[in-house]
Amino acid sequence: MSSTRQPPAIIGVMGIHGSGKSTFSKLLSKDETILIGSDLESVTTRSRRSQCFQVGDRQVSLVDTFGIDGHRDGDEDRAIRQMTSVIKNAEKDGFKREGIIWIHKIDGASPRMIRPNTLRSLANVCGTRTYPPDLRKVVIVTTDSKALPEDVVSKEEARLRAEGFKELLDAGARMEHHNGTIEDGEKIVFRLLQQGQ
Ligand SMILES: Nc1nc2c(ncn2[C@@H]2O[C@H](COP(=O)(O)OP(=O)(O)OP(=O)(O)O)[C@@H](O)[C@H]2O)c(=O)[nH]1
Ligand SMILES: [Mg+2]
Repeated sequence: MSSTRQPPAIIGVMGIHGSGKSTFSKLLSKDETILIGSDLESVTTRSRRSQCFQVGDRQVSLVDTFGIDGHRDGDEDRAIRQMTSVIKNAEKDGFKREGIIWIHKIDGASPRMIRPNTLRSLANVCGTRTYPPDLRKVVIVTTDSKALPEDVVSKEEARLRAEGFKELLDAGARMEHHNGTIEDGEKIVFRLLQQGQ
């Protein structure tokens, strides 16, 4: 099938508070209604989809979700549920679910509370096999707001691969670094769209 006939894509963007979900979503979609917070204040309180933007020959919308509070039990599951609801509504408008971008700011912290059923929920949001969970449509995007030296970033990514995100990566997720530019962000989305095609 020609990709020009493909339906618009809907992609969930998740991650802990202040990781840069809204920054990433706004950078790519240029949707002025997306509000960016500060290091001290959280501004995204509900999940919604961005205005569409073009990646290759595909229209794409991102679901900017509220941040996961790493200290509240079950928050990841709540964020996934809300994202799923937005994605289901988008599907009614002809969108196709194309995966999840999990934004992780490199600051020494690790994702918390990835529970056994989280992997299944993530696969479900991606529309991939849930038993065993196939997370090929999940990309963990590391960001670096402090412009850390390359070796520090690589070391931290290696730690995340071995610890915090191991279960996701073992289930097929990938990890990529975003250098903060639109072009690089579009490439990340483009590669995600190619997964599983
Ligand atoms: N320099 C730089 N700053 C960033 C980057 N990503 C996020 N920030 C900063 O981090 C803060 C939070 O960014 P948001 O995009 O609102 O984060 P969020 O994940 O949407 O936050 P919540 O919606 O509260 O969960 C803001 O001060 C941003 O300017 C980045 O890649 N580079
Ligand atoms: Mg936000």
